[in-house]
Amino acid sequence: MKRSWIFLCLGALMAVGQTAAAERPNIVFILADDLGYADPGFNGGTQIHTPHLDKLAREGTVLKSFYVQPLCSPTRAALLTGRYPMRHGLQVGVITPRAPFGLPLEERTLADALREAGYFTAICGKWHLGDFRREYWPNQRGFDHAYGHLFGMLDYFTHIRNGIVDWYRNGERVVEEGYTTHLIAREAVRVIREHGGERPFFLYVPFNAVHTPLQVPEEYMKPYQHLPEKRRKLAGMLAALDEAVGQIVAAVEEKGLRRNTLFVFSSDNGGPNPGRVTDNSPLRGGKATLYEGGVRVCAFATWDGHIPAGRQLDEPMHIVDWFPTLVKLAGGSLAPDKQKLPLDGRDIWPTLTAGAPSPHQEILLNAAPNAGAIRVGDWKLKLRRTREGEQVELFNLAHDIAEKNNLAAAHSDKVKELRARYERWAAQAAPPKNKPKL
Ligand SMILES: [Ca+2]
Repeated sequence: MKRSWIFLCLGALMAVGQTAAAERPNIVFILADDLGYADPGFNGGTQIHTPHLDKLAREGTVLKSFYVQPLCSPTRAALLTGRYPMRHGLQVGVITPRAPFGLPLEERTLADALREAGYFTAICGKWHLGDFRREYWPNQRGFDHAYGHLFGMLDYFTHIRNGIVDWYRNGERVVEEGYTTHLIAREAVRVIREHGGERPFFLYVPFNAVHTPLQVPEEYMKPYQHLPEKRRKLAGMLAALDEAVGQIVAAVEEKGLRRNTLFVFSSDNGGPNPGRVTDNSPLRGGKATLYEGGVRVCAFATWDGHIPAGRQLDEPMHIVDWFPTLVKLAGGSLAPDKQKLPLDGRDIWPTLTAGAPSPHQEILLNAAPNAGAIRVGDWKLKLRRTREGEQVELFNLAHDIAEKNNLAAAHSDKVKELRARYERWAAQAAPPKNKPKL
């Protein structure tokens, strides 16, 4: 009798455990590099075929006002900490190979937090958050499994940057043949296939595509012979990236995990050379600028049965928001004893799933000595400082998404209000680790 009672209790406990585990999704976070706002079909692109991305986006919600930082390293720092990169000293430039700094070691990463919550954590792709000492490498920053490269801008075929083969598996340099987009997809698929299923996984897949150098196997460019050379190469690179995303989704489905897997897709910054190589229309500017074309990117989130399908959402969000949102979904802790440094990100789950407004009154787009911007409601203040002085621009994004009309002179009160809000953030910035160009 006593024994059967114990078994009953154990059975009940196991059932509760299984329910909790079933509700905690696997997370596949795919980050594209330098992809233009309107390059993929799901965000208005018509020149380049992206059927896999479009399908996955249709099955979820497209985020039309999703913000990142204007460059590679800062966006990755923001995603992995839930904190604006001005707090890490990463608000200027990127982390160049062998630079004597990285994402500060006191930062708790998203991988740390999800691993603490019982997740298996893996990165396949580009790190770009510090390489000069091993403590800064992904295996030391919360990832159980790490594959890919530490620097940015490596050669897609030789995997060399600055004369060094920049290709690793769990801290060991590996020499492998292949196009990086193919290799990253192959590893991501392998991680999914070999996953035991006893705990959920966080799979972070930051492709180096479609960042320069513009390189792609010839066959991917064939449908795009009518495009100018650089655009043709970019089209091929995006087609390869799209195929890779299709393979990752297929691996999740073959494993029977589709219903408990959350997919997130985003670019890490706006497209460079907009209008010539990438397409950020209808946004102004591109990579490395604080115009919308630099910081508002193509993005979506898909989880069958949880995030509404076939919808576009215009509520402003920032990539820092995924940290608290995902940690909460994973059943992890954001309590001060675990999360010692204050988060800038907010939980966007009610906005994604239940029609709640954006959790942000304001979003800081960057705060550096030479450039800064803030969005407050529909208004945006953009500041640029040069030796000649300060350029002040004010836009109303609800009426002017292309930022054509600078309203600073006509709305000086609004400039004053937004500047005061901006300065409150800027006062919290750590000294930048790169020297700003004035
Ligand atoms: Ca980038």
